[in-house]
Amino acid sequence: MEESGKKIYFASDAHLGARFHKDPVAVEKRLVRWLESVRHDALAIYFLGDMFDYWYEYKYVVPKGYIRFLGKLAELSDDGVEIHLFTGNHDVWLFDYFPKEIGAVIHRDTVTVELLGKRFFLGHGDEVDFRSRPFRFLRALFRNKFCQWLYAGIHPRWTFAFALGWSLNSRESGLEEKESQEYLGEAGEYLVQFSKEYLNTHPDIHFFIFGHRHIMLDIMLSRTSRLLIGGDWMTHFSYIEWDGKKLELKQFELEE
Ligand SMILES: [Mn+2]
Repeated sequence: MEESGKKIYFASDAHLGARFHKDPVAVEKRLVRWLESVRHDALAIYFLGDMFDYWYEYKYVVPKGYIRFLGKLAELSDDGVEIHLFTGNHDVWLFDYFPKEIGAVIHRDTVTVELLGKRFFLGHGDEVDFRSRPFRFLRALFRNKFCQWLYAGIHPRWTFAFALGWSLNSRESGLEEKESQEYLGEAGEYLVQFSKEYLNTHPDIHFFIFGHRHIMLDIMLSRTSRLLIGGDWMTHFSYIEWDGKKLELKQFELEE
């Protein structure tokens, strides 16, 4: 019955495996230290997408790497911590591996959920970006079951090299402007615009939480509603903590 002291955590955008991490193992170890630090008061952890820079699981095969992170997730899950994984725009292809291995819940779209007495609207952030047609098209293609089946038939030697190269390339060439780290102001941030509009028809949402933009943002949308964008695990090492009373955006090992 008594659930005081139990908290909900949110984190996103570690892009594990990305070639642009200077020290990938250090990032993974830091993430694991964070998980270790919250495991005893965590009721649930919501990973809001792009924890992996690229993930494609096959019927019998999963990608190499991430072993510390995966091990820690399994440990926490075995301890009774709920693990939720949102697919981002980089790790669209999470299928039944995490649900089967550790009982994680996969979310492929935004969800509205009641957590410790308040209503949360959660998503990676790219789902509600309706601006770019090519982007919408790619998203639909990536999520198409038949295309996924075709893609799974290509030898991973080609697909992994292509995907990781593409990710590095789009970052270096600045093509990923939607995930650039500069705050564009309320009028310029589509997640702010989306949330404000959504609030008109769903005034009962207390908190909107997203990843994807790699910025740390915490603003009031109305007297009763707040929007938070949770930074990332590349430069901010940030997370959001909800204890049922206070919702805080924090940085791990960067602030007291
Ligand atoms: Mn993203």
